[in-house]
Amino acid sequence: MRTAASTKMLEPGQKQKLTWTAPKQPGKVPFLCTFPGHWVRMKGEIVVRESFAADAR
Ligand SMILES: [Cu+2]
Repeated sequence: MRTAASTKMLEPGQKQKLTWTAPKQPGKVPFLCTFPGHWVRMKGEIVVRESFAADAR
């Protein structure tokens, strides 16, 4: 698995915008915080769907 995007290490109160291109195929993309020990709780999945419009029906 490769890293698709990352931010610099942020200090409390700092912000950074992160953009990336989602895969064309629907699926789940994992994300996590790489600060030591944080990955245990600071993790999740971004769900890539075919279309938001299809979900609203
Ligand atoms: Cu963290």
